[in-house]
Amino acid sequence: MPTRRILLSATPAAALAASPRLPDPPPAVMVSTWDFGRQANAAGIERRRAGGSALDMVEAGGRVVEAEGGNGSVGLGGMPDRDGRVTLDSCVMDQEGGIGAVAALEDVVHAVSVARAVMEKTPHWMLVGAGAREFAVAQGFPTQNLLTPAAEAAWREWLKTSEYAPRPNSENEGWASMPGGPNNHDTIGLLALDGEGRMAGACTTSGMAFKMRGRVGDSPIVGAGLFVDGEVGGATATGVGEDVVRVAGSHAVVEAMRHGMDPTAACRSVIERLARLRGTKVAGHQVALLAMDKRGRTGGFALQPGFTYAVTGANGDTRMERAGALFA
Ligand code: SD4
Repeated sequence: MPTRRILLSATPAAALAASPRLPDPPPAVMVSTWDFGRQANAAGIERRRAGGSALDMVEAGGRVVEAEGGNGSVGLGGMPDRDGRVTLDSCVMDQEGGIGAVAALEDVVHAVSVARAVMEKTPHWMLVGAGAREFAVAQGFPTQNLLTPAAEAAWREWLKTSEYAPRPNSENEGWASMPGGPNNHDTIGLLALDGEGRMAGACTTSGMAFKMRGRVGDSPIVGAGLFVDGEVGGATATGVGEDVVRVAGSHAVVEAMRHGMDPTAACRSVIERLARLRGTKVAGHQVALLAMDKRGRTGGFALQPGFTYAVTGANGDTRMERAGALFA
């Protein structure tokens, strides 16, 4: 069913001016990308009720999806790189400019928690590859094989052609035909507000399926896959990381909100900017942006239809929204 947001994004400005103003939805306290955002938000709300901070909320949400094992795009069971290795990218950010990240992390399922540990326990913001793994092990994170039989089978199938052309949402075949359907999932980006006015965000992913070994996407890059500003709000991204980085996607959304745009308009402005910049080069790509401002207003916008996100209020009620899209 179309949501108010879709109607707004699809309605010409002149018609909008004439239409009656709808009441604002209740403010959100947590918002997360794709259908699995629902379970992530449930975990985040549970942490909030137990007195957890916004950072605890997004970490808890990310961990649920990382451990779930069947989604093909986050944590355990994520699609491997083209050499058959599952490598995870993640970052966290809080309202005070606290940042932590890991990239190309292997064998440790909770990349989001390792990213948080980088923020809280090191003088640095990002660790990569073998160094990230060593740090995680030293911090007591258990190691395990993250390549599930299903992901391995998909990789072996891919090896038959080895066509290196990462497709948007390749983790999510069928997304165009069943937007909002049970298989509609990808990188998870999360934004949360706690009861004390703190805001935090997290982003965690196994990245583009069958990527080149060593490839890092936007998800662990503060400003691209995630950005949080305590004065304004936060944003997160999913889709082709190379395109998100080109426009510093999440940072650009937050700056648009700083200059007065609501979350949906801010996301839309950055998607439009990417399309202007890249023209036909992004015609077949998916990039989706999601934002929440300090007041708990939320919104998203994407290049392609099919991007869903979960919005949860302080009472724990969650609604799924489907973002408007440029190429709708
Ligand atoms: C990446 N943005 O690694 C991630 C993956 C993703 O749709 O979201 N794919 O580029």
